[in-house]
Amino acid sequence: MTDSTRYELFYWPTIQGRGELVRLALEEGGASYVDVARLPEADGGGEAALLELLRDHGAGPAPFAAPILRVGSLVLAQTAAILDFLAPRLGLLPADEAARHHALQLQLTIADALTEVHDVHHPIALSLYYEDQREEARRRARHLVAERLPRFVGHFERVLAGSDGHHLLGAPSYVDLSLFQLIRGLEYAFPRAMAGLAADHPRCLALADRVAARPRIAAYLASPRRIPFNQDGIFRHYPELDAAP
Ligand SMILES: N[C@@H](CCC(=O)N[C@@H](CS)C(=O)NCC(=O)O)C(=O)O
Repeated sequence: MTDSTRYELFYWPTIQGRGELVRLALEEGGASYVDVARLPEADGGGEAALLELLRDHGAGPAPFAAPILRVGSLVLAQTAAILDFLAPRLGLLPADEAARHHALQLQLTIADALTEVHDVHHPIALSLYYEDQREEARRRARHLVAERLPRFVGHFERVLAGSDGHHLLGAPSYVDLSLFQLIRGLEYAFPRAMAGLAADHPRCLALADRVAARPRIAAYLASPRRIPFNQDGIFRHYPELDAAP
């Protein structure tokens, strides 16, 4: 299912970050969208476009942070809310109401995981450089790797085992796309820890491979629209923070 709506995504132009969860949904849904801040500033893009929308969003409650989706006069922030909005329009959900609520439940758990993963390299303050909170980061990373990664990945493994084994909701949904991104991000940031988790979490890893092979996602991943993982995003590879659990 596709629609002819023009979607505008506003997100930081050089990182995957949380915006990537929205990009994946728009790509899989075959949406017509513009990644506004990645356009040249001369064409109304750049970070300036995002900052301008944060300053002046029009009607409705002000967005706190990116990603932000604009569709006509609707301006919507919070990744999970954006995905909940997009999913029925782009055919990224089973049709029943319970599935929509369960998708949101799972998506918010992915949001929790992203926040914890981000906070590992910024445990004290977002406004400080990693280098200024390195000791605290090491201490926090030990707990993330030993306790939280197994808990989060184990949770999704159990959800998959309790559904059809292939999709979190027993049929394709946007949450599968987000779990793909979480798994790939963790593999980039914590390769040793994730290698240690692989044997006990085959369903999560297989889901990530299946999502990567979906035709629209495979085309997206091979395109310049996919920003590579880098050391400015949520998932950063600092070897000193990675360890076998
Ligand atoms: N809960 C929000 C978090 C949004 C968020 O933290 N966005 C980051 C980029 S990924 C940001 O721009 N933060 C600026 C800030 O928190 O002041 C979501 O899931 O969308």
